[in-house]
Amino acid sequence: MANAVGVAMGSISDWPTMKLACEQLESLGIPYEKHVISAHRMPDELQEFGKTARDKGLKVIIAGAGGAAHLPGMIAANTTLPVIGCPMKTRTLNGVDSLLSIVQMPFGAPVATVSIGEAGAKNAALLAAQIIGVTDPAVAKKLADLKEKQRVEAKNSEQQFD
Ligand code: RP5
Repeated sequence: MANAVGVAMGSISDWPTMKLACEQLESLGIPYEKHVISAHRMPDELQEFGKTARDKGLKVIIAGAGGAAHLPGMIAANTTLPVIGCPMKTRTLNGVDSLLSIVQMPFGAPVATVSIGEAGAKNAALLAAQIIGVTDPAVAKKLADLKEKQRVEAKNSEQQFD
């Protein structure tokens, strides 16, 4: 089965966060590929990745970046696939810089932006799975199972009242 999701990150320093997205994809059985593609240091590779993504068989792209985070938007400029942007938590501005850089796309190149940091990265994988699940019943079933597991865990957490 061809890789369904392309996971891109602006730096290997983003990997500890983006690894969580990859692990979530693995838990849902979704094949993916991952790459370091720096918007500012690897502009040619970025363009190549965006322009070839659909023909490679990818269905969704998850892109994580921090600071002046141009990677998700520039990938979106180079593909018609849905792009999910993950703002990395930064030391200087706690990721608000990443969030604003990713979320404020002008008309014509949308990036579906998730929250800053680890929860956002995991949600990016779920959102990618939900997009794939529109036409893939097996993935949709795994997502439904996950929701049911979460419901049961939340309900059972009442036992922790003291
Ligand atoms: C961004 O700059 C990357 O996505 C990373 O979050 C940030 C810092 O990169 P490094 O200087 O750690 O390589 O492009």
